[in-house]
Amino acid sequence: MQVFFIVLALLFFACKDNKDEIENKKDYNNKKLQNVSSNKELTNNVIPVFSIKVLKTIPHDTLAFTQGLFFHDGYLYESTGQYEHSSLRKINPITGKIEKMVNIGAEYFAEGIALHNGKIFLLTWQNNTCFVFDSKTFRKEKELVYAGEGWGLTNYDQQFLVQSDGTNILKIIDPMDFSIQSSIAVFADIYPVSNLNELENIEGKIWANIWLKDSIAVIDKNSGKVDFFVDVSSLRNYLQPNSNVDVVNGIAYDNKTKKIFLTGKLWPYIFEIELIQKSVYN
Ligand SMILES: [Ca+2]
Repeated sequence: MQVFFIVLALLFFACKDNKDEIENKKDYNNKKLQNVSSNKELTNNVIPVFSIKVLKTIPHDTLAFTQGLFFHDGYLYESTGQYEHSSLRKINPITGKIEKMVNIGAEYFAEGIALHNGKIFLLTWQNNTCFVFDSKTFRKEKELVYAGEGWGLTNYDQQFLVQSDGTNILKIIDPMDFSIQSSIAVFADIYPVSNLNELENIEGKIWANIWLKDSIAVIDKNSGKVDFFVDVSSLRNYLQPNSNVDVVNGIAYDNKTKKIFLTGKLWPYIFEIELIQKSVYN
């Protein structure tokens, strides 16, 4: 009889441990989903989430408050923000060395950058001004005026650019005069995804950092629907927890080698990454 009670007790605790384990996993998944989605309501919906694997780390200036990043012809180009610290840089993607740099006026807060027809278009946050630089010399050629805030910028297609302004609306812009051609409302299922920040066109999909989240939304540029999220929280493992690092921000793509680069504001590294798995949460 005593043996029977011992067996019963062991079974009870075994089941409890298993239940605790399931609860822990559920809790982990919920936390993970909250981390990658911009809206709490998304926990009730099915949106695929990819994780990433770091392939390389490249040194990055820890004073660079990254606002824009793209890759062209063997080099990374970066814009940095904050008043009195805004700049445009050309960076060696192997050593991280800054090969060329121009400071933006102290009264400007630089934001996203994109390349179009040999010119670099650089947004400003609240200055309503887009600077146009020659991509080789970094000589400023002109200034364009636009309404509203400037956040991220990338190529929409061969002709137009696409701009974020912190909402869930992406504006399609004519780089000739910065006029708005049309706009895309970004949704994950039925929920708007706001705080869209730094952008990159990767094989026709618009990748967007979501401000204050370790998450990237990958957006169908025609429908505005989020195809999937990329959970980039694992990059935090490379950062000192007590350092001054700010949010993840900065996506670049080398369309020749298909390499994807990510970084963050004041981060010590630019990461070359690849997507490694696909999960569906519901
Ligand atoms: Ca970019």
